[in-house]
This record gives sequence, C-alpha cells and structure tokens, in this order.
Amino acid sequence: PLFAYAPAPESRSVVDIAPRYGLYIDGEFREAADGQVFKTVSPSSEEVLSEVAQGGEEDVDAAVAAARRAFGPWSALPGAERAKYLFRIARILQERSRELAVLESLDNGKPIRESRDADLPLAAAYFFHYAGWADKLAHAGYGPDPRPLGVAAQVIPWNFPLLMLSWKIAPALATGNTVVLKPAETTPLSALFFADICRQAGLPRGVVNIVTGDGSTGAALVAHPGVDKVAFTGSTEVGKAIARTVAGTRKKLTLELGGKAANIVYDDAPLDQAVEGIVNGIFFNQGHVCCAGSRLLVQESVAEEVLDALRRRMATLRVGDPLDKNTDVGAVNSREQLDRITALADAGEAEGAERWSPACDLPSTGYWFAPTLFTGVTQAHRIAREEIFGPVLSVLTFRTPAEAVEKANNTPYGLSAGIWTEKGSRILWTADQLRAGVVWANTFNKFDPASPFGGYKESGHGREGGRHGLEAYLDV
Ligand code: TXE
Repeated sequence: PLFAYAPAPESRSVVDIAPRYGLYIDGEFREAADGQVFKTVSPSSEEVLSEVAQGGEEDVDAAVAAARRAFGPWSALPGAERAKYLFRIARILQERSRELAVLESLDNGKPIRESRDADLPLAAAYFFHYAGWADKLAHAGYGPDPRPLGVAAQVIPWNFPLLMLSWKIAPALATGNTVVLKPAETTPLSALFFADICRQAGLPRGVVNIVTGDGSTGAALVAHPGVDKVAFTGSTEVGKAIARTVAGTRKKLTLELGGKAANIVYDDAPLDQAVEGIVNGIFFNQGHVCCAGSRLLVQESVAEEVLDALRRRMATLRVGDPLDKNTDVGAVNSREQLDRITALADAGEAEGAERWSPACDLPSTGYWFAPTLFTGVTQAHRIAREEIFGPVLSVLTFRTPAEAVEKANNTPYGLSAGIWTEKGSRILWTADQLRAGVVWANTFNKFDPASPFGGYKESGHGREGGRHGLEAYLDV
C-alpha cells in the first residue's frame, strides 16, 4: 500500500524506499534524539513515500561533534587519498543513477528525463571534477598550502536535491573539510541515499553527516558554535536571516539565492533555436530553477513572430507523470510552492497583464501548474519583479540594445541571463553590460562543473564550481 501508485514504464520498483529513515551521523543511521519524524510525500500523487527523522538541537550537536572528530584525520590525508574517495563516490553515483533518478523524480516531482539526463550525470560530474582538484590544491593559485576551514554546515533546497548536495559536498571534501548537510524537508530522500553511498565508498565515519528536518533544524545548524563555514542555497529571505546569524562570528559564508533572469532575444536571433531556449529556460524543472529565464525580453520587431512560435511550442508540452519518459513538465514540488505560484500568477492578472496557457489536462491528484505565458507585462508588475519559481513566463519588449540591458538589469537579483543573436560583437557587448553571474549566449541552463556559478547583488555571494568553488572552503 505504501507504493500503490500505478507504475509508469520507469517503474518506482527500480528503487527500494524504506518506510522510515533516520539521521546519518558518525557513519550510522539513528532516530532523532526526541523521536520526532516528518513525512515526505510524492508531489505527483500526494502519497507518503517515507517517514524521516526530524533533527533537533541535540542531533545537530551530535552531527557537528562527529564532523569535528573526523576533521583532523580527514584534513591530514594526502589530497590523492581524499581524491580516491571522491572518485569512488562519483562512480557509485553513476552505477546507481537509475535508482537515484527514479527516487529524485518521486520525491521532487521532476520529469524522469531531467533527473536521468541532467541531475544524475551532473551530480557525478561535480564529484569527478573536485576529485581531480584534491591533489592539486597547491596549483590552484592560492599559495602552496591552502588550509581547509573545518566543519561546513550546508543547507540546501528542494529543486535539485542531489545536484545541490554535490555542489556543496564535493568541493568541501576535496579541500579537506568535513560536512553536516541539511536537505530540504520536501526532498530528503536522495541525501539519505547519498549517505548510503558514502558508506558504500568506505568514507571514514563523520566526514559526511546528513541531518534531515525543516527550517528550525537548518537554523540550529547554522547557529551552532562548532561550525566554521556556512553554505546555503535557497530563498533570499532565509539567506538574509542566515547572514544575520553568522554576522559577528568567525564563520565564513557563501549564499546562492534567488533570481529573475532576463532572456534577451534580438531581432537577428536564430528564432527557432531561441524559442527552444526560451522553453528550456522557463519550463525546465517546472521553473523551479534559481537561474530560470523567467523574463523574456524580446525585440519589438520580432515579438509577434516569437510569441506565435512560442505558443505553438508550449501547446506541445506534456504535463504529467514524472516517471513517464515522455513528460516535459512534472509536478510542482509542494502545496506551499503551488500556492506561491498561484498567488503571483493571480497578481499578474489582477495588475492587468494578459495570461495564456495551452489547453492541458492536469492530473486530479498532486500539485500541478500549467505552463503559463504573460504578455502586456510592464516593469512595475509583480510578475516582472518577483521570483515566481514556477512555470510562468513574463514577456516584455524592447526597441534598442541599450533598452534591453536597462530592463534586464532592473532587478535586485543578478544570477543569470541569456542572449540570442547571430552577432558575436553584440553577445560580447551585452554580456559586458549585464550585472549577472552567468550569461548564456544562444543557449540556456547549461552547467559545467569547471565553470563558477553564483550571483551578483541580492542573488548572493561566493561561487560554486571550478577553481573559484575551492575558495569557499579554503583559507587561502
Ligand atoms: O525556501 P527556503 P522555500 C526561493 C523560491 C521559492 C522561495 C521559497 O522563490 O519560491 O524561495 O522556497 C531551509 N535557517 N527559492 O520556502 O525556506 C529549508 O529547510 C536555516 C530559491 O522552500 O529558503 C530548506 O532546506 N535554514 C532557491 C532551505 O532552507 C532554513 C531554492 C531552503 O528553503 C531556514 C529554493 C532558517 N531560518 C527556494 N528556513 C534557489 N536559490 O535556488 C528554512 N531553511
């Protein structure tokens, strides 16, 4: 009865989900000290997948103590030895990728095609990349002997659970730090599977600890005096609260927060390719993407043509069962997130923008939101200013490149942007003008572990990925 969900071709029987999971502390799974649990549900069926321990202060304390004990021996290992563990973890992620992809789609709601072709290969790629750095830190440009910081407290969101874990854990371990990681409360399962992978890889106990729970668990972890470094990915609001907690302590902090990316389409762009990029930019992962191309800025002379093509393309998107290989748009991760998206889309309509969605049958159970397009949007509208974090695209137009740049930069965020044009000089000029940490040209949502990722302005500070990602975990 736990799994009474009609199995799709990529059946959930691929993965064995236990009815209950504990916290992973000092190399063992254990109940929370006070025995509290919470339920994680599948957003596509609303069924309970498992009960998971709700970590409290005592558990955070135990996890930080375990990480502290492990830090000395782990940081003293030669880099080449740490690399072997990271390579082993990367290989096991590959070997168990089918299982993990199904698990991620069940717990998060994302289409299996995305978890199979993006989340899993990228998670392994980040471990391979940082495994390669572990014995080369003296060549990273930070001096002959850069030192690890100590115990890293890492709090991650629910949109790319395993991938965000890999962005956090791989560079921390490569540089000799130990970790206490708290996954999001709606998607704890892949982090717990990862704990099992650490065990399988023979990673020494205490090097990686996973403490599941809600925001109160995260707050206790971040505030713990035994923590040397805090890394957070999530909402700007919580990021600011964490920055206040950490202020005045010795803890180092990196933040990866929200975004409101402009996807700029010039009139000389390859339009078919641009339409694919617009669709990928906002509907990939149901728009639960910090760098989503949520504002389309299209040059006036081609706006009608682009919007016609976009509506035709949106009408072909298949929304539904995340485990069906043909699904393009899966379930919204939680009822709370569905309520946030709904409220902002309603505000868009109330403020006078024109709303359009293709006809699509949404399943009767689960959390769903149809791909949505807003035209007639002005910069004053909430849907042009606030992060929606859902499959909702706001369209604005521009006449000149200068106007495109002015509108693109007119946001407190600065995480990413896209440019579509045939002209190389225009790409370089626009990218130079944009205040965004990542700028894609004639593509969107492309990731590479060798490339630093992170935001300007209120999108956060610090970089993850590549050589710059090492800096977040080293005293250089
Ligand atoms: O995020 P939270 P939510 C944005 C997006 C979304 C909104 C709200 O716009 O609509 O945030 O999402 C933990 N101290 N992003 O509420 O609360 C929490 O348990 C320490 C963008 O889910 O920030 C979870 O593990 N930790 C974003 C993690 O923080 C705390 C990804 C993220 O949850 C805490 C997610 C506290 N006081 C949402 N309160 C991105 N940048 O990709 C909560 N947490």
